[in-house]
Amino acid sequence: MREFPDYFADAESNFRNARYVIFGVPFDGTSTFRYGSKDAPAEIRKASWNFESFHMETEIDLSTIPVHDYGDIQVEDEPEKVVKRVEEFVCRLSGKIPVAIGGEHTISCGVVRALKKRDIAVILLDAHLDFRDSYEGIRYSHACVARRIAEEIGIDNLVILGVRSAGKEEYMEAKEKGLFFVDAFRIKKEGVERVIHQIMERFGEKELYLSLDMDVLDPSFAPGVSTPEPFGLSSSDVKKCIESLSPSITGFDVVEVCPKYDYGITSVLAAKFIRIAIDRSWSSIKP
Ligand SMILES: [Mn+2]
Repeated sequence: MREFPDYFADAESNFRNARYVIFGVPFDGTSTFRYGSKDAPAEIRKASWNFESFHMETEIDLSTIPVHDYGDIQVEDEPEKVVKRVEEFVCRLSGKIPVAIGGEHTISCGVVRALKKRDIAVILLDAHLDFRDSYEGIRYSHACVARRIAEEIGIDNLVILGVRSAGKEEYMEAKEKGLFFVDAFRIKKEGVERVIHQIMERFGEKELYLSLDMDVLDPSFAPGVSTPEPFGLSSSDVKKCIESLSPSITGFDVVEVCPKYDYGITSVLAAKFIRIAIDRSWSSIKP
């Protein structure tokens, strides 16, 4: 492959003028199946150079949007310290929109913590319920992300889309506590538009934090993830979610890409989703 700069394509604004700040969090310390998502920020940046800066669909040129790529933040091995580090970083962005590239899903907890002072709802796109209180003795495991986020913002401000895997106990507990989730089977049956409509009815007034675990996609669309789960959403389903929700986003992340098990396709898709989210968010706020 040709050599490209080590920043996300078209993210050429300086920090001060940026409206969006991309940053990588190369952490995969609690992964339970495949390790390697710590390599995803670099791979997704590489993949981003594949695209034209002009988006045909919206007629927006990404190079005209003030996006800064900060690079990766330095993280340690302890998941709680990583979460803290991410939180501190996002707090320093003072209102700029964070676009985090994982790393494993744990990193999302840090972004949400930093943003929760505002009235936000969190939309998780994930094959997994991730509602265990701890996993293998770790509370900040990637298998507990939904639980931790629910504690941060209140369970009523959280929804998970595309779920199709859970332990019996966590599943029963999630139902008992009234967690709002829409499984992948229902999305397939009813269509993603209908589900998006429900979310907008419920959270339409709030700012949204959108967290995209790439394993929400069917492995045929995104094979290079840490914990693949068959019968997932299509890339067009996820595109529709991002397009519809991005006008209200206050932050966005893409996590769980595992380049070692990829042949480029998952990183390319992740890079494209980041570009679509920024494009659609900017379209809604630009003068
Ligand atoms: Mn997952």
